[in-house]
Amino acid sequence: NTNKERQQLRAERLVDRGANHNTYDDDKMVGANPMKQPRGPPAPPSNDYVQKKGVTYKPIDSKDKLYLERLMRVPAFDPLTKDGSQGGGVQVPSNQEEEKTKRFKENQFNVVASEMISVNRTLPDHRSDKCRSNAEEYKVADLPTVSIIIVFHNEAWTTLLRTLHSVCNRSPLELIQEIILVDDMSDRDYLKGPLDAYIRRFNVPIRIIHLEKRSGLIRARLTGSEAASAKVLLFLDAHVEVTDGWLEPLLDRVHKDRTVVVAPIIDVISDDDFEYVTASDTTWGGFNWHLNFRWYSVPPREMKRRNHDRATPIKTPTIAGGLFAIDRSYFYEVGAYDEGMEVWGGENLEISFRVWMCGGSLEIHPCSRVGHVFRKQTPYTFPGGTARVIHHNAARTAEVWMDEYKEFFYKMVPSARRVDAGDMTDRRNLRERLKCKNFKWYLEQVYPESPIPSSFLSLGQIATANQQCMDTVGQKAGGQVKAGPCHGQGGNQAFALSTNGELRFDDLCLTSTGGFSMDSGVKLEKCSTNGKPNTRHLWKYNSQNGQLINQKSERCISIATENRLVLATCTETEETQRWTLDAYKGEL
Ligand code: LR7
Ligand code: MN
Repeated sequence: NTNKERQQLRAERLVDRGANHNTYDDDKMVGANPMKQPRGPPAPPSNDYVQKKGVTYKPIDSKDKLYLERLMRVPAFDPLTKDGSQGGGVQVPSNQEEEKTKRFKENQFNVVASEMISVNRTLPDHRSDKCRSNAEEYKVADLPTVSIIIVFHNEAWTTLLRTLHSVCNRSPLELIQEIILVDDMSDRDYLKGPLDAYIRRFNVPIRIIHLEKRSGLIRARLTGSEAASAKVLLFLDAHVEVTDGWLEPLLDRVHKDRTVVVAPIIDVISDDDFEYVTASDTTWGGFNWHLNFRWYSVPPREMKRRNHDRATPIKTPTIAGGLFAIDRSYFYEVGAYDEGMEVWGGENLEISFRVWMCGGSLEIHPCSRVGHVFRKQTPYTFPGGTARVIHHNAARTAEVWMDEYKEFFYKMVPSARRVDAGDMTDRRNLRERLKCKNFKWYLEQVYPESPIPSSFLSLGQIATANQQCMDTVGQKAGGQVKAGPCHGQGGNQAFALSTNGELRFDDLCLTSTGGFSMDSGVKLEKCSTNGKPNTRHLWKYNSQNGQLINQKSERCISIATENRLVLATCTETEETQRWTLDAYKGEL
């Protein structure tokens, strides 16, 4: 059945969208020398800018005017350009291959392809029939107005303008009070005078704030929201394209309940050919032990709660972070953002945990679709060092919100323990003041399918008497688990035995392959995400004799040749079957 196959392929592709997106390899980061990181660009001379009604901008001079005229001659500005229309991908001509490769680095996407496509390109309407018929019931006059906040650092010209044009082309303009652009100290000329001039051409008020110091996206968004005046704030990345009817469902949810924070479905704009590819409408947001945001399938219980209705918002444990609407007064009430976070990362889980734990909720509205250019690498500098900054932000999230469960993060990312997370007094006071619920409540009530089990019997290394530890040796799903000398660092030797009997390494589970092939190796497999453990993944621990027993086969984890872990017949005398679990508490 090719249709079914196609659906399956698509589903896999979409759960994977951005899976490795902007992740970084912790092993490579350990010991990264912050002094060797490239510095940010020099500050622009501040007397070039004028201050008007709280907005700083650079007046356009004759040199900029020429520059702007040159930019405008790019075919991309012709609204009738056929390339990429209806969300199609484009092929860069072979004589431009070299330029394409060279310029890919500018933004870590194919800028040449983007420049072939009109900034006003058309996109298909990918909403379900139910969504489209529901849309007829929104009364624009009843919906609240919105301030759209877009922060950027060295964004490409065409992707930024396509973001603005798509918003202005596909939203009821009376709902948009303003668009606020925050230029996080870009060092590209076209983002100064020429952009200031270009945005005056739009039929909605667009203001631009040029920051004089690199603030990072979190503090840049705080500057943007301070300047905003509408009832609702809506954050967008600077390389998105909104589709028909995207705005109304988001505003409607916030309007009906001011404590609902709502995100659209985030479709994929290819970083290679700029094709608009739809994402699954049965994917929600989670996170892993590294505290990276991750997409996972919506579990059956949430499908059931929604009566399997494809137009009902999905209650999601986390949001990706870049695209969401929130009531402006609620945004401040619930603690806005953590000003102590730098450059990029961490704020998405922080706001997710905070909103749920402090009385609000998060949703993904399946009737609102926005495309986003997913990148495989980050294009810009991380002043202070990539690993240090990312660990600093994640550690703040863990320290303030995760209680004892922060150990999952530190066990997986040991180097984060040595990073200075800074002063967190204000954030802890906020949690106190709002009388927020604890992280255990969040895991039990909001995210029972989480890779972090709400209840667990052990966390840390699993060792034999002569200090041989279970080790993933950096393998992913399908990999064979081995034993190696215990190093006491966690990382690849960090496992948890959950109370429900899974032996977990992040979102991977130890599994027996015995029943399915001749191989008796203990392997890694993706854990179930539907709230019911896979029976192949169930183990029990006998703390008397140290045996780790596969519940299905009644066989024991044992060390075999080449240090492979295998399932063998249980024998009490066998040293290689006698395991000690770190911080073991209680019987199964
Ligand atoms: O120092 C900086 N200053 C900035 O203004 C660094 C970045 N930025 C801007 C940047 O130009 C962009 O417009 O901030 C915006 C987001 O940065 P991206 O596009 O590099 O982030 P991302 O898309 O890789 O990552 C996701 O996670 C981030 C964590 O900090 C933010 O929350 C992003 O907004 C978020 N993007 C999305 O949620 C879109 C879907 C991606 C996924 C999953
Ligand atoms: Mn982005």
